[in-house]
Amino acid sequence: MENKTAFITGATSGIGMATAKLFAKNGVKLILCGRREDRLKKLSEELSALTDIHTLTFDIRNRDEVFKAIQLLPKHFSEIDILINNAGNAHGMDPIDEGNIEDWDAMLDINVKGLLYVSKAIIPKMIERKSGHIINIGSTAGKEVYPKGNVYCASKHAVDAINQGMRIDLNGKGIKVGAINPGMVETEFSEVRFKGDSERAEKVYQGFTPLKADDIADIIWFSITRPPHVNIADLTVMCLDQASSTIVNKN
Ligand code: NDP
Ligand code: 8X3
Repeated sequence: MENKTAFITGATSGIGMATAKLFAKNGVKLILCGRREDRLKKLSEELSALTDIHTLTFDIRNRDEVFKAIQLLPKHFSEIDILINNAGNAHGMDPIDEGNIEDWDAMLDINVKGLLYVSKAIIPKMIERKSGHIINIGSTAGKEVYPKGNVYCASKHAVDAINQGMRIDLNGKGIKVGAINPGMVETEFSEVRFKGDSERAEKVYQGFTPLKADDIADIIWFSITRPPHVNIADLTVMCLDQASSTIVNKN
C-alpha cells in the first residue's frame, strides 16, 4: 500500500478521520477533504510524520469547487488509487409531512450529488490508468427504511444504487467498486442530525455498545488490501446489539 494515494472525503471527523489515521500508519499518501479547515490543518500536522498529506477544503455540494480542487491537485498527488466516498450526514429526523425542505436538500445534495461530483472528477483518470478502487460509504439506512428516516434513507438507497451502477459501468476497466454499509457508529453523526443537541445525540448510543469509527476504518482497510482479483462488492456491518435499523437491544 505504500506509494498508493487515497482521496478521503469527510476526513475531519468520525469514519473519515479514523480511516485517514489508519491509512497514514500504513504509509498511504493522503488527500484529505472537508469544510473545516482548522481540523484538516490539525490532522495534517498530526499525520505528516507518517506520510505525505495534501488537504482540500471544499463544500462537496459546490460542483465548481469540487472539480477545481481535484483538477488543481499537485502532480505528487494527482494519481489517485483509492477513493473513499465518505462525506455525508443525516439532517433532522421528522415524519415526511413535517420534514424540513432545507434538510432534504442538504442530504440529497451532500450524500448523493456530492458523491457523484467527486466520483466524476476522479474516475476518468482511473480509467486511463486501468486501475483504482472506489469505496462508497452507504448505510443500513440504504438497505431498509425506518420511521422518520425517509429522506436520509432515500439518500443512502441512492448510494446503494450508485455503487451497483458504478461497478457495472466500470466492469472491465480495472477499477474495483464496493460499498461498506455501517449500522450505528458513534461519531458526530447524531450531533449533526439533531443540530447540536448533544443530549439527544448521546441518547442514541446509550444502553448498548455501538460501532466505533475505528471499526469501520478497519473494514475499509481490509477491503482495500485484498488480492488484485478480489473485490468486496457490498458489506453490511452492525454492532452485536443491533439487528436492524429499528431493533437494537438496549438495557
Ligand atoms: P461525522 O459527522 O462524524 O462526519 C461527517 C463528515 O462528512 C465530516 O468530515 C464532514 O466534514 C463531512 N461533510 C459533511 N457535509 C459536508 C459537505 N457539505 N461538504 C464536505 N464535507 C462534508 O459522521 P460519520 O463519520 O458517522 O459519517 C461518515 C459517513 O458514514 C456518512 O456518509 C454517513 O452517512 C455514513 N454512516 C454513518 C453512520 C453512523 O451511524 N455514524 C452509519 C452508517 C453510515 P465537514 O463538516 O468538515 O465538512
Ligand atoms: C446511519 C445509520 O440508522 O443511525 O447511516 O441512521 S442510522
